[in-house]
Amino acid sequence: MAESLSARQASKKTMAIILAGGRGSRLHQMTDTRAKPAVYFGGKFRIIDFALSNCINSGIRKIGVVTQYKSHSLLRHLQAGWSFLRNQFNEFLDLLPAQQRIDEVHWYRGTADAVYQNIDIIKDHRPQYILILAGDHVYKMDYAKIVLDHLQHGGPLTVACVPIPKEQASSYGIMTVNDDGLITSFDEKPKNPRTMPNNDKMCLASMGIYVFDAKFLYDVLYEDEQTEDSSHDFGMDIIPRLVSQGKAHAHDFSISCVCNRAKNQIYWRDVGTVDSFWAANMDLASVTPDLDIYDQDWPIWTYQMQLPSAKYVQDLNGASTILRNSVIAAGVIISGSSICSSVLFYNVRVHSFTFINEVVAFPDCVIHRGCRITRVILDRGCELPRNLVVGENKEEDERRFYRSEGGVTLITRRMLADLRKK
Ligand code: ADQ
Ligand code: ADP
Repeated sequence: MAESLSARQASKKTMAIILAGGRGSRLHQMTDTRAKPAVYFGGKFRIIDFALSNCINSGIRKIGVVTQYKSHSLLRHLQAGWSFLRNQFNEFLDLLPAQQRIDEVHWYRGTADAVYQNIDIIKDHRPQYILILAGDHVYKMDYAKIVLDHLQHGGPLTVACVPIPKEQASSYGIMTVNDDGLITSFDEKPKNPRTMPNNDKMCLASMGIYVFDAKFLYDVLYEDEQTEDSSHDFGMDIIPRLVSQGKAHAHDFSISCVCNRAKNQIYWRDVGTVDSFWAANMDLASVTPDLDIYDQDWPIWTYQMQLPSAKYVQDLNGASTILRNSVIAAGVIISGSSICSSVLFYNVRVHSFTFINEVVAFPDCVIHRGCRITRVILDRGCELPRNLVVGENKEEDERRFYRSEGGVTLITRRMLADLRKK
């Protein structure tokens, strides 16, 4: 054992770097104007709030967020909601946009380069351990436990892992592990993934969560920058190289997952596609969700505006509001409509004689009278015209909007503007 520390001490010596600069194009028009970590989730959050809240709840108060593509909405959210980390008690949130600090030729190339280009800022904070996180996953995890695990095995690198179905393996880094927890092989996004021992339907995936000894990471990144054929990416270059040198240990997510107590099963979602994003929101609206966002021992923090409470009224003609299995944020007004299995973000307005089923409506959407919408995601600020029907005719939905493989229709302001022009 390298050092014997309590969880609190280990967290204090750790700096988290949240990678939040990727393109995330599989969410289609939802990420046309904002980075994936800034996409809305679960009625009041943005996806990055989960990684940030996990840091705070794990006692890690030194955080850097690396941003690049389409970062305006993300930066605005971080400044509005997370600026309470303001370096008064040695806690901080450093925003690290690509700014060509080290070489004046490249913006961030791969994820490793994104960290390397901020290395002088990171060194200044003198962390002993560096926790690399992705800003685009939904999960609750006690990072102190992976840092303690890292200290316990004494190696320079720990990679968090989780079992996933074999069909999804080509989107992840897939590893094999020996009885001592040493990672014995690592293939980034393999076509023919190695399955887990005793289960040929499951693979062990990297969660893109790494703990490094800080000095070791600096050396590795420096060396990688000098390597010509490297894409300077953790998943593509750094992790496979260190695995082949026998330097990487696996951390089993089931140890550090903060589970829904009623279910006691692990929860980690990439929400990388329109269908998986929609399904994860639907889970929250279900009677017994897999993800518990009401657990006061592991709160999910976010920016919130001062808003009045949600209100449900009957329409002046007497049509009443029926509400079933839904998440409704503050500032919402629903008048004389039927809402089922849906997630309505703040300030949404729903007018009379409307039927809403399995819908995720981002903030500030207005749904006018007589609409019937099923299995839809409405991007922020969409205003649906009277009597619009969506989700009942595949061809028509495909012609007007974006329709996913799983039959979820995504509607944005731009699509509605184009529709008005036709
Ligand atoms: P991916 O998620 O495909 O795989 P990547 O696209 O590099 O990897 O994204 C990782 C994180 O880095 C995301 O949060 C993204 O926003 C951010 N990011 C990407 N490019 C960036 C850049 N240039 N600058 C700053 N931030 C950037 C990775 C691993 C796999 C692992 C999965 C788990 O490579 O091995 O299985 O994560 O989801
Ligand atoms: P948020 O994600 O904060 O809700 P919006 O959905 O309004 O913000 O837009 C996301 C980002 O895209 C913001 O940075 C906004 O300034 C920018 N944006 C929105 N619409 C346009 C547009 N038509 N042209 C250029 N930028 C836009």
